[in-house]
Amino acid sequence: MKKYLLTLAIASVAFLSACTKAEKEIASAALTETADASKTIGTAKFYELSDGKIRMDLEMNFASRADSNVAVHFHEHGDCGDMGMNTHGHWNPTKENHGKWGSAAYHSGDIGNIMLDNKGQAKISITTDRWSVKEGDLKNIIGRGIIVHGGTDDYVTQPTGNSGPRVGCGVIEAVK
Ligand SMILES: [Cu+2]
Ligand SMILES: [Zn+2]
Repeated sequence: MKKYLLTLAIASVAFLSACTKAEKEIASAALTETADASKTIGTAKFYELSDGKIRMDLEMNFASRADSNVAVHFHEHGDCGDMGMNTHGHWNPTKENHGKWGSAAYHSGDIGNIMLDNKGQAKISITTDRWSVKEGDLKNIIGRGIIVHGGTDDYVTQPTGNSGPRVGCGVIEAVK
């Protein structure tokens, strides 16, 4: 009996440490069409990595936009009303110019253009230290809107990239 309990104890410790090592999902956003919020077009999931950075896995499934290059940005507000206009402008906590992700200057949610295949599907991952989920942190992404545009970001026009209409929208929510 004692030996059995010891084995059980070792097994639970191994299980617990495996859990703490795994990436933790900390936030997510369900993207829907702005014209019809019952139509899901994608999902963004956010994971906290062991080095403190955050990774977003974005999966698009937007059949009506198949074979097109669509711009994706984080916008200021988590309100998809009025065809996405209620999200207001690009979230810009660092007061930089709009630009291409990874270039000299860009907004912290300038995800950029995503090429959808002939089914309207795409998958991208981005890892960054520009985001956090801490309350009161300038970098906090919780409650921000994610907008999918009907056009392509030129990465130059200020402050929007001239990306066209807002065809998809979601709100980044904490996963507890
Ligand atoms: Cu935008
Ligand atoms: Zn921008």
